Amino acid sequence: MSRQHHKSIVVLTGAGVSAESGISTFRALDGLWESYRIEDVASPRGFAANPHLVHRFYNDRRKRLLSGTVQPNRAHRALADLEASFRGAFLLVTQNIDDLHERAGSKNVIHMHGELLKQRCAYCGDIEAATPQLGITDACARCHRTGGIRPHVVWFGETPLRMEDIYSAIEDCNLFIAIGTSGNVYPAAGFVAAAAAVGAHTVELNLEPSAVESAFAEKKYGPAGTLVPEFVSTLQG
Ligand code: BV8
Repeated sequence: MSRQHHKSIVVLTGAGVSAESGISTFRALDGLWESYRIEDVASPRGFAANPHLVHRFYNDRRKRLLSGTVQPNRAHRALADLEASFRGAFLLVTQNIDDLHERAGSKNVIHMHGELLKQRCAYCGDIEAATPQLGITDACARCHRTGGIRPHVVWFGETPLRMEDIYSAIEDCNLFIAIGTSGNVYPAAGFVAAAAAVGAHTVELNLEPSAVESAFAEKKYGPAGTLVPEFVSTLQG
Protein backbone atom coordinates (compact mmCIF):
# COMPACT_ATOMS: atom_id res chain seq x y z
CA MET A 1 0.00 0.00 0.00
CA SER A 2 1.60 3.32 -0.98
CA ARG A 3 2.17 5.91 1.68
CA GLN A 4 -0.47 8.20 0.15
CA HIS A 5 -3.08 5.81 1.53
CA HIS A 6 -1.68 6.40 5.03
CA LYS A 7 -2.59 9.46 7.03
CA SER A 8 -0.55 8.66 10.10
CA ILE A 9 2.38 6.31 10.77
CA VAL A 10 3.73 5.12 14.14
CA VAL A 11 7.03 3.22 14.15
CA LEU A 12 8.30 1.30 17.21
CA THR A 13 11.95 0.25 17.26
CA GLY A 14 13.92 -2.01 19.59
CA ALA A 15 17.51 -3.13 20.02
CA GLY A 16 17.48 -5.02 16.70
CA VAL A 17 17.46 -1.78 14.68
CA SER A 18 20.85 -0.86 16.20
CA ALA A 19 22.37 -4.35 15.99
CA GLU A 20 23.99 -3.74 12.57
CA SER A 21 25.56 -0.58 14.01
CA GLY A 22 27.45 -2.80 16.43
CA ILE A 23 25.30 -2.23 19.54
CA SER A 24 24.47 -5.49 21.36
CA THR A 25 20.82 -6.46 21.68
CA PHE A 26 19.54 -7.35 25.13
CA ARG A 27 19.44 -11.00 24.33
CA ALA A 28 23.16 -10.71 23.57
CA LEU A 29 23.77 -8.39 26.57
CA ASP A 30 22.00 -10.82 28.85
CA GLY A 31 24.36 -13.47 27.60
CA LEU A 32 27.50 -11.34 27.51
CA TRP A 33 27.11 -9.12 30.48
CA GLU A 34 28.47 -10.56 33.76
CA SER A 35 26.11 -13.20 35.13
CA TYR A 36 23.40 -10.66 35.87
CA ARG A 37 19.97 -10.67 34.25
CA ILE A 38 19.23 -7.30 32.71
CA GLU A 39 16.06 -7.05 34.76
CA ASP A 40 18.26 -7.24 37.89
CA VAL A 41 20.79 -4.64 36.80
CA ALA A 42 18.36 -2.28 35.02
CA SER A 43 16.10 -1.78 38.06
CA PRO A 44 15.84 0.65 41.00
CA ARG A 45 16.48 -2.29 43.33
CA GLY A 46 19.65 -3.19 41.41
CA PHE A 47 20.84 0.43 41.55
CA ALA A 48 20.16 0.73 45.28
CA ALA A 49 21.93 -2.58 45.93
CA ASN A 50 25.02 -1.86 43.86
CA PRO A 51 25.20 1.60 42.25
CA HIS A 52 28.84 1.06 41.21
CA LEU A 53 27.87 -2.00 39.16
CA VAL A 54 24.91 -0.29 37.50
CA HIS A 55 27.00 2.83 36.73
CA ARG A 56 29.63 0.56 35.17
CA PHE A 57 26.94 -1.19 33.08
CA TYR A 58 25.83 2.15 31.65
CA ASN A 59 29.26 3.81 31.55
CA ASP A 60 30.54 0.93 29.39
CA ARG A 61 27.59 1.30 26.98
CA ARG A 62 27.91 5.12 26.91
CA LYS A 63 31.67 4.86 26.17
CA ARG A 64 30.94 2.52 23.26
CA LEU A 65 28.19 4.76 21.88
CA LEU A 66 30.52 7.79 22.05
CA SER A 67 33.54 5.90 20.66
CA GLY A 68 32.92 6.94 17.05
CA THR A 69 32.86 3.31 15.89
CA VAL A 70 29.07 3.16 16.30
CA GLN A 71 27.21 4.85 13.44
CA PRO A 72 23.57 4.88 12.25
CA ASN A 73 22.87 2.11 9.74
CA ARG A 74 20.67 1.90 6.62
CA ALA A 75 17.57 1.15 8.71
CA HIS A 76 18.00 4.33 10.79
CA ARG A 77 18.55 6.37 7.64
CA ALA A 78 15.55 4.87 5.81
CA LEU A 79 13.29 5.79 8.75
CA ALA A 80 14.61 9.38 8.70
CA ASP A 81 13.96 9.54 4.93
CA LEU A 82 10.41 8.21 5.41
CA GLU A 83 9.66 10.85 8.04
CA ALA A 84 11.12 13.64 5.87
CA SER A 85 9.10 12.72 2.79
CA PHE A 86 5.84 11.62 4.45
CA ARG A 87 3.17 14.31 4.42
CA GLY A 88 0.98 12.82 7.17
CA ALA A 89 1.64 12.51 10.91
CA PHE A 90 4.78 10.49 11.76
CA LEU A 91 6.01 9.35 15.18
CA LEU A 92 9.05 7.20 15.91
CA VAL A 93 8.86 5.55 19.35
CA THR A 94 12.06 3.81 20.34
CA GLN A 95 12.82 1.48 23.24
CA ASN A 96 16.50 2.14 22.56
CA ILE A 97 18.53 4.53 24.65
CA ASP A 98 21.12 5.23 21.94
CA ASP A 99 20.96 8.38 19.78
CA LEU A 100 21.31 6.70 16.40
CA HIS A 101 17.83 7.67 15.17
CA GLU A 102 18.59 11.35 15.83
CA ARG A 103 22.04 11.07 14.27
CA ALA A 104 20.41 9.58 11.15
CA GLY A 105 18.11 12.65 10.94
CA SER A 106 14.89 11.48 12.62
CA LYS A 107 13.08 14.42 14.22
CA ASN A 108 9.88 13.31 15.97
CA VAL A 109 11.40 10.67 18.29
CA ILE A 110 10.15 9.52 21.69
CA HIS A 111 12.66 7.56 23.81
CA MET A 112 10.12 5.75 25.98
CA HIS A 113 12.90 4.04 27.98
CA GLY A 114 15.06 7.13 28.32
CA GLU A 115 18.41 8.14 26.87
CA LEU A 116 21.93 6.86 27.62
CA LEU A 117 23.44 10.30 26.92
CA LYS A 118 21.33 12.00 29.60
CA GLN A 119 21.55 11.90 33.42
CA ARG A 120 18.89 12.65 36.03
CA CYS A 121 19.07 13.70 39.67
CA ALA A 122 17.04 11.29 41.83
CA TYR A 123 16.53 14.10 44.36
CA CYS A 124 15.33 17.04 42.26
CA GLY A 125 14.64 15.46 38.86
CA ASP A 126 17.06 17.75 37.01
CA ILE A 127 17.96 16.25 33.60
CA GLU A 128 21.30 17.13 31.97
CA ALA A 129 23.55 15.79 29.24
CA ALA A 130 25.36 12.86 30.89
CA THR A 131 29.01 13.18 31.79
CA PRO A 132 30.72 10.30 29.97
CA GLN A 133 31.39 8.30 33.15
CA LEU A 134 28.79 8.68 35.92
CA GLY A 135 29.59 7.84 39.55
CA ILE A 136 28.11 7.98 43.00
CA THR A 137 30.11 11.06 44.00
CA ASP A 138 28.74 13.21 41.17
CA ALA A 139 26.87 16.30 42.35
CA CYS A 140 23.66 17.61 40.80
CA ALA A 141 24.13 20.89 38.86
CA ARG A 142 20.81 22.19 40.24
CA CYS A 143 20.39 20.97 43.84
CA HIS A 144 24.11 20.26 44.38
CA ARG A 145 23.41 17.07 46.28
CA THR A 146 25.63 14.06 45.59
CA GLY A 147 24.77 10.38 45.34
CA GLY A 148 21.55 10.89 43.40
CA ILE A 149 22.86 11.15 39.84
CA ARG A 150 21.63 8.24 37.69
CA PRO A 151 21.29 7.51 34.00
CA HIS A 152 18.11 9.10 32.59
CA VAL A 153 16.89 5.63 31.72
CA VAL A 154 13.61 3.84 32.55
CA TRP A 155 14.36 0.69 34.54
CA PHE A 156 12.19 -2.38 34.99
CA GLY A 157 9.36 -1.51 37.36
CA GLU A 158 9.50 2.18 36.39
CA THR A 159 6.94 3.97 34.23
CA PRO A 160 8.03 4.54 30.62
CA LEU A 161 8.15 8.13 29.40
CA ARG A 162 5.44 10.01 27.44
CA MET A 163 2.98 7.14 27.44
CA GLU A 164 0.00 9.49 26.86
CA ASP A 165 1.59 10.93 23.73
CA ILE A 166 2.40 7.44 22.49
CA TYR A 167 -1.12 6.03 23.03
CA SER A 168 -2.68 9.11 21.49
CA ALA A 169 -0.52 8.72 18.35
CA ILE A 170 -1.36 5.01 18.15
CA GLU A 171 -5.09 5.76 18.43
CA ASP A 172 -4.77 8.08 15.41
CA CYS A 173 -2.50 5.91 13.27
CA ASN A 174 -3.45 3.74 10.33
CA LEU A 175 -0.01 2.17 9.89
CA PHE A 176 2.00 0.70 12.80
CA ILE A 177 5.44 -0.75 12.08
CA ALA A 178 7.51 -2.60 14.73
CA ILE A 179 11.20 -3.05 13.90
CA GLY A 180 13.90 -5.04 15.73
CA THR A 181 12.05 -5.82 18.91
CA SER A 182 11.50 -9.20 20.54
CA GLY A 183 8.11 -8.21 21.97
CA ASN A 184 9.06 -9.38 25.47
CA VAL A 185 8.93 -6.06 27.33
CA TYR A 186 5.68 -4.30 28.19
CA PRO A 187 4.03 -1.89 27.68
CA ALA A 188 5.89 -1.56 24.32
CA ALA A 189 4.99 -5.13 23.35
CA GLY A 190 1.31 -4.24 23.73
CA PHE A 191 1.38 -1.35 21.23
CA VAL A 192 0.60 -3.59 18.24
CA ALA A 193 -2.65 -4.74 19.89
CA ALA A 194 -3.64 -1.12 20.53
CA ALA A 195 -2.91 -0.24 16.88
CA ALA A 196 -4.86 -3.23 15.56
CA ALA A 197 -7.77 -2.30 17.83
CA VAL A 198 -8.14 1.03 16.00
CA GLY A 199 -7.96 -0.68 12.61
CA ALA A 200 -4.37 0.23 11.74
CA HIS A 201 -2.40 -1.97 9.37
CA THR A 202 0.33 -3.63 11.47
CA VAL A 203 3.75 -4.70 10.19
CA GLU A 204 6.57 -6.59 11.95
CA LEU A 205 10.07 -6.24 10.48
CA ASN A 206 12.46 -8.40 12.51
CA LEU A 207 15.27 -10.93 12.28
CA GLU A 208 12.91 -13.61 13.60
CA PRO A 209 9.28 -13.82 14.75
CA SER A 210 8.77 -11.85 17.97
CA ALA A 211 6.79 -12.98 21.00
CA VAL A 212 3.81 -11.00 19.66
CA GLU A 213 4.18 -11.90 15.95
CA SER A 214 0.62 -13.32 15.80
CA ALA A 215 -0.77 -9.82 16.39
CA PHE A 216 0.74 -8.46 13.15
CA ALA A 217 -1.14 -8.42 9.83
CA GLU A 218 2.10 -8.34 7.79
CA LYS A 219 5.50 -9.82 8.74
CA LYS A 220 8.89 -9.79 7.05
CA TYR A 221 11.99 -11.43 8.53
CA GLY A 222 15.61 -10.56 7.92
CA PRO A 223 18.16 -7.90 8.93
CA ALA A 224 16.69 -4.42 9.46
CA GLY A 225 19.45 -2.86 7.31
CA THR A 226 17.94 -4.71 4.33
CA LEU A 227 14.25 -4.96 5.24
CA VAL A 228 13.63 -1.35 6.32
CA PRO A 229 14.93 0.44 3.19
CA GLU A 230 12.99 -2.07 1.07
CA PHE A 231 9.77 -1.56 3.05
CA VAL A 232 10.15 2.21 3.01
CA SER A 233 10.52 2.12 -0.77
CA THR A 234 7.22 0.22 -1.08
CA LEU A 235 5.59 3.11 0.80
CA GLN A 236 6.99 5.52 -1.79
CA GLY A 237 4.76 4.02 -4.47
C1 BV8 B 1 6.22 -0.86 33.41
C2 BV8 B 1 16.13 0.77 29.42
C3 BV8 B 1 4.25 -0.07 34.49
C4 BV8 B 1 17.25 0.22 30.19
C5 BV8 B 1 14.55 -1.05 29.30
C6 BV8 B 1 5.22 -9.92 33.67
C7 BV8 B 1 4.50 -9.92 32.49
C8 BV8 B 1 4.43 -8.78 31.70
C9 BV8 B 1 5.09 -7.62 32.09
C10 BV8 B 1 5.80 -7.63 33.24
C11 BV8 B 1 5.87 -8.77 34.05
N1 BV8 B 1 6.65 -8.47 35.11
C12 BV8 B 1 7.07 -7.18 35.01
C13 BV8 B 1 6.54 -6.66 33.89
C14 BV8 B 1 6.71 -5.30 33.39
C15 BV8 B 1 8.07 -5.13 32.76
C16 BV8 B 1 8.30 -6.16 31.69
O1 BV8 B 1 7.74 -6.08 30.61
N2 BV8 B 1 9.13 -7.18 32.02
C17 BV8 B 1 9.42 -8.22 31.05
C18 BV8 B 1 10.88 -8.67 31.23
C19 BV8 B 1 8.45 -9.36 31.29
N3 BV8 B 1 8.08 -3.82 32.17
C20 BV8 B 1 8.43 -2.76 32.91
O2 BV8 B 1 8.85 -2.82 34.04
C21 BV8 B 1 8.25 -1.41 32.24
N4 BV8 B 1 7.49 -0.56 33.11
O3 BV8 B 1 5.65 -1.85 33.04
O4 BV8 B 1 5.64 0.12 34.22
C22 BV8 B 1 3.48 0.70 33.49
C23 BV8 B 1 2.90 0.03 32.38
C24 BV8 B 1 2.18 0.78 31.46
C25 BV8 B 1 2.04 2.16 31.62
C26 BV8 B 1 2.64 2.80 32.71
C27 BV8 B 1 3.35 2.06 33.65
C28 BV8 B 1 9.58 -0.73 32.01
C29 BV8 B 1 10.38 -1.54 31.02
C30 BV8 B 1 11.60 -0.71 30.61
C31 BV8 B 1 12.87 -1.40 31.04
N5 BV8 B 1 14.01 -0.70 30.44
N6 BV8 B 1 15.52 -0.33 28.71
C32 BV8 B 1 18.38 -0.14 29.30
O5 BV8 B 1 18.27 0.02 28.08
O6 BV8 B 1 19.39 -0.58 29.86
S1 BV8 B 1 13.99 -2.43 28.54
C33 BV8 B 1 15.17 -2.90 27.42
O7 BV8 B 1 14.95 -4.24 27.15
C34 BV8 B 1 15.00 -2.20 26.11
O8 BV8 B 1 14.67 -0.85 26.24
C35 BV8 B 1 13.97 -3.02 25.43
O9 BV8 B 1 12.69 -2.52 25.70
C36 BV8 B 1 14.10 -4.34 26.10
C37 BV8 B 1 14.71 -5.31 25.15
O10 BV8 B 1 13.77 -5.45 24.14
P1 BV8 B 1 14.18 -5.34 22.62
O11 BV8 B 1 14.46 -3.92 22.29
O12 BV8 B 1 13.09 -6.02 21.90
O13 BV8 B 1 15.55 -6.10 22.47
P2 BV8 B 1 15.78 -7.68 22.48
O14 BV8 B 1 17.24 -7.89 22.58
O15 BV8 B 1 14.85 -8.32 23.47
O16 BV8 B 1 15.26 -8.12 21.03
C38 BV8 B 1 15.97 -7.67 19.90
C39 BV8 B 1 15.19 -8.17 18.69
O17 BV8 B 1 15.84 -7.70 17.52
C40 BV8 B 1 15.12 -9.67 18.62
O18 BV8 B 1 13.81 -10.07 18.28
C41 BV8 B 1 16.09 -10.01 17.47
O19 BV8 B 1 15.65 -11.13 16.74
C42 BV8 B 1 16.01 -8.78 16.63
N7 BV8 B 1 17.21 -8.49 15.86
C43 BV8 B 1 18.50 -8.74 16.19
N8 BV8 B 1 19.31 -8.31 15.20
C44 BV8 B 1 18.51 -7.78 14.24
C45 BV8 B 1 17.18 -7.88 14.67
N9 BV8 B 1 16.14 -7.46 13.93
C46 BV8 B 1 16.44 -6.88 12.73
N10 BV8 B 1 17.68 -6.74 12.27
C47 BV8 B 1 18.74 -7.17 12.98
N11 BV8 B 1 19.99 -7.02 12.49
